[in-house]
Amino acid sequence: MLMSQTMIVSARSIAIGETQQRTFVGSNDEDWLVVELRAGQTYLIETLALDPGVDTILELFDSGSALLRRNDDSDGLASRIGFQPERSAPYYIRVTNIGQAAFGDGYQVRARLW
Ligand SMILES: [Ca+2]
Ligand SMILES: [Ca+2]
Repeated sequence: MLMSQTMIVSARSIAIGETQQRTFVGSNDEDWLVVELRAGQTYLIETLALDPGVDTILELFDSGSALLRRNDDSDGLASRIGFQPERSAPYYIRVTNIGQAAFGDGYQVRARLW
């Protein structure tokens, strides 16, 4: 499957101000989220509350699956992206793990206004 299809099929919506609990099930797990962002606003997307062994990488894509931002470590092993969109649209977030987490270890992901 093309990445653009994976992204759209598997993305779960996240609202601005919302925090979601997610888990990694296996080392190749990718968590996809989709968030509606508005032009001119500045947003912060971040991972937090990492279980021991979790080391997130956060990536932000546009709806054409072009990579816009990437962050590994910002607050310890947690990741953070600041972004000011030029146009109002859905944007896609991918969270992957490069740590040695056990099956089912979790973290939280949050999108909010800066
Ligand atoms: Ca997952
Ligand atoms: Ca990291």
